[in-house]
Amino acid sequence: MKRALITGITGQDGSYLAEYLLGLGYQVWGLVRGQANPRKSRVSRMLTDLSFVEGDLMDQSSLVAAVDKVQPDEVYNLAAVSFVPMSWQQPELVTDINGTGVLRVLEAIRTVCGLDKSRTAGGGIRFYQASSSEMFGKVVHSPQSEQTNFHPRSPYGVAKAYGHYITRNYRESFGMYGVSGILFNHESPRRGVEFVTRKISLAVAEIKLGLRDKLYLGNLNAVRDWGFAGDYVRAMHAMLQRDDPVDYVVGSGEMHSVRDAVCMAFDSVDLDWRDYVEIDPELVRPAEVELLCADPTRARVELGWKPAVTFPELMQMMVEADLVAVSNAHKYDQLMLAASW
Ligand code: NDP
Ligand code: GDR
Repeated sequence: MKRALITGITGQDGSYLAEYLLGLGYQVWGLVRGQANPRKSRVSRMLTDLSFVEGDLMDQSSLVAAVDKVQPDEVYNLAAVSFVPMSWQQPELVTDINGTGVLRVLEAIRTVCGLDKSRTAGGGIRFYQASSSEMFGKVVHSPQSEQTNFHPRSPYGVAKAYGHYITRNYRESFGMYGVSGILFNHESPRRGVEFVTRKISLAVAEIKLGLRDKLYLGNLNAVRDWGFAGDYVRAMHAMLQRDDPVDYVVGSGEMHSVRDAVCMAFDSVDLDWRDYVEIDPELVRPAEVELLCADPTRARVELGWKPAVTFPELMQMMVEADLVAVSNAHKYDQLMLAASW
């Protein structure tokens, strides 16, 4: 039975990846940080076969202890501060976790494997780094492939570029089996509510159920290549099954604007978005990534990967899930209110 260690287990991708690997018969361990992390109980209720180990990307010794305890065949480093705007508010913290944190995980693997090169190369511990299309940033060539230059536009993107290059460097310096998946935006009903697709689907559900009447957004013209997280974790796993370590771009190859996403979500509940959406200039970023679109040819040809869910299907899935979630939460609130009288 193969063993996988996933950092970022309490996040969107961690939960989908764990679900996928458990389905393939893996023993899956998730790295969790903090005391009584409330997101740990959420993921452990959902995936009862998961095991947990404590650790933090800012604490080298905890990572060494975690890798030593789990003795994984595969390590997926998904942990990060993933909300781009936070990287202008706390740039040093984001650099430490998203950049130096990658180095710490690589060092933990090297420390545990010691001088035994066979344990860091192909036959030993394999390492996946969650790189991001944000590294492309200000694009001059579209679509973006594995050959496209980086020009990150946020401290988040800069830190991710460091994580990307240090993974490549450990591969070249020490022969480690380390790869980066350059993933474009992927979403789901488990997406954090601060990201634009989930912010929209949640607002649409609340507006439809009469619980609010406005949705404030920033730049409606921004264009992204969005897919379903459940599809993208299959690519992460496929990358680590190759004999030789290679980096891949993973995306749908289709572009949609934030305005398109808004329009699809409101249309799906027969409402006109123009009646509800307002622009809040505070939500416009200091340096915007205007347009991203993947060229996923290499992943399609070499990994046989392609997404199953289209963007309109994804938006509909998210709105439907939020309609159920909001309506249940509202019923629960009403019940509590009634019980308190
Ligand atoms: P989430 O924000 O949903 O999850 C982030 C995870 O990182 C959480 O489990 C969080 O744990 C953990 N984490 C944060 N800081 C630390 C730390 N110091 N030590 C240990 N764990 C920590 O992100 P996603 O699941 O969406 O993304 C997964 C990865 O993929 C991230 O690295 C992201 O940057 C990258 N990525 C995501 C894309 C997307 O569209 N979703 C696209 C490209 C890249 P806690 O519960 O403790 O907060
Ligand atoms: P992004 O995702 O920054 O691409 O990073 P996000 O959903 O936050 O923004 C996408 C685009 O929408 C525009 N936008 C808004 N965004 C948010 N969050 N809230 C708003 O109100 C709003 N209005 C307009 C943004 O300006 C932006 O252009 C995600 C994260 O998952 C990263 O971790 C990952 O690396 C990249 O995707 C690929």
